Amino acid sequence: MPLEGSVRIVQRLTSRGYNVEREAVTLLENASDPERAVDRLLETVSDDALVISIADVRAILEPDREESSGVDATDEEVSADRRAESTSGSTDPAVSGGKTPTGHDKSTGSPPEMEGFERSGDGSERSVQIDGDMTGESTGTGEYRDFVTVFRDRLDRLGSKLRGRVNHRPASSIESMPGGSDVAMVGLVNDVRSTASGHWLVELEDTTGTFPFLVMKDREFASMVEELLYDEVIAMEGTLADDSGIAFVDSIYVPDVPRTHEPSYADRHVQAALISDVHVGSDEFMEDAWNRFADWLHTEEAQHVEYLCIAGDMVEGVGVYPNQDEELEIVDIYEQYEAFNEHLKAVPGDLDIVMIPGNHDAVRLAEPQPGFDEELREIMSAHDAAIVSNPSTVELEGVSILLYHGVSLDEVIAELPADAASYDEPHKAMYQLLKKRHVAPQFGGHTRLAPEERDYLVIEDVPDIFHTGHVHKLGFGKYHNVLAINSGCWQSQTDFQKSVNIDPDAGYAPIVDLDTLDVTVQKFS
Ligand code: D5M
Ligand code: FE
Ligand code: ZN
Repeated sequence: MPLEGSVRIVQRLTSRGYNVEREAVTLLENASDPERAVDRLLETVSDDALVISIADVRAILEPDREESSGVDATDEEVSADRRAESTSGSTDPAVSGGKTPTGHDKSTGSPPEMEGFERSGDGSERSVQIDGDMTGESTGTGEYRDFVTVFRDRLDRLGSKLRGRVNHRPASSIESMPGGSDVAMVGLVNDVRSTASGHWLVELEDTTGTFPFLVMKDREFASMVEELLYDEVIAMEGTLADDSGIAFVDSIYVPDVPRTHEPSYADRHVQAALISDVHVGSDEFMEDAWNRFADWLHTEEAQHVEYLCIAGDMVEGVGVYPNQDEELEIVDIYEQYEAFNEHLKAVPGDLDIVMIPGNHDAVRLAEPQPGFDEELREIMSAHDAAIVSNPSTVELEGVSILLYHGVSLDEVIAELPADAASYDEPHKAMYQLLKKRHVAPQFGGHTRLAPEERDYLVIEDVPDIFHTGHVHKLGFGKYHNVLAINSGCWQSQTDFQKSVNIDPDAGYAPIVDLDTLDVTVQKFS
């Protein structure tokens, strides 16, 4: 995949778990061969590094400083380039899934009042059940054997979704079978390489070892290889070569969601607002849009909205990205949560609220992320929200919603072909996670994984709704009847996002009918 300017550079680096200084991106973009520069950077930069600095980039560019005349390009030249880029791409808000946002034209600044109506239902029909909350269950010590255990658990549980479909054998016995035998294996994707003649070599790993499978480029399933991520669990079926050293693939299986999957619906007309990425404390937090949203929730139009799910990034946090402090309105993390709590108070007190943390929140970055600690729970006590881990599943009146913040989406979008996953259609990247039945398959790069006894990131049961955020883009659609929604954000474009042409969908609230799984989008910006 060729590099396409700064966005692509950032995608490649973030997909490997690095944050990157804006100036570093500019420098890479202006290198004589940006793609090679990023390759070189990835080879040389320390595995422990969290942030790619301008110094890291200079270090790898130094040898060809002469040829890369763009290195010293002035800001003006760079931004002129960017203007060209941004006019060529569409900047329409990405409201996908065939729905149009309904304009919100409530122009009053009047206090949130319930004027002569009551929220539908008396509360007795409500039900909120949490499943898969790992808060307080963390057992990992961070040692190597914990990683072994978590991958074993993944292979066990996702493998069991595949083992009934193929006549599988462990890697170690496949290599001792006679040439020409029909073979099948269930394993983690350990390596994917293209051969000189354009075929694919996929190495699968199980508890007994690894075995290579060759996918010929002209087979109809060859495109499936381009959608593979490291460490996802798949099955391959084929024929052993004469020397039993490799198998020629005839079929590839992924755990997937059955096409016939039938979602559950609520028994009455009731709605949930699904939002994320509030980023309180950022200069760009859109307080006015948030207030319009909170006001709207008090109106008759919103009387059926009885649930609110917030999929992470409540606050902007501190020290999450380089130079972030330049755009902080509130610099103290606890004060950010206090301010968030004040904004939460503006929404009706009779909503049932469920929240998970994101990468800007003050919990460990490695996934799964436990729900907030006691101190933060006390601060965020408005409306007695259910505070659970990232990811968690919440069942609202029988409708299960898998809540996951979405950091892996950056990686899925960077690694997979654009028609399979892109920032403009974030729900398609979510489809990939549903196919793989895992919210963050690729730990091979730098995505932070907390080793646990159990892989909490496996999508064991098919949810009715999959809700993520993080990429600050709004998009939704259905995959095998599962509704995937990536909610936008409440933060207008940051300087960093501007510099890499990320155009966020800010100030939208997708509202789901739990009795039909239909979505309407309310716009407040
Ligand atoms: O990230 C929002 C989106 O923007 C997500 O796709 C990552 C990307 N992003 C934003 N700032 C940076 C920096 N500094 N480096 C790399 N990627 C970035 P969120 O984490 O929700 O703010
Ligand atoms: Fe965010
Ligand atoms: Zn995020």
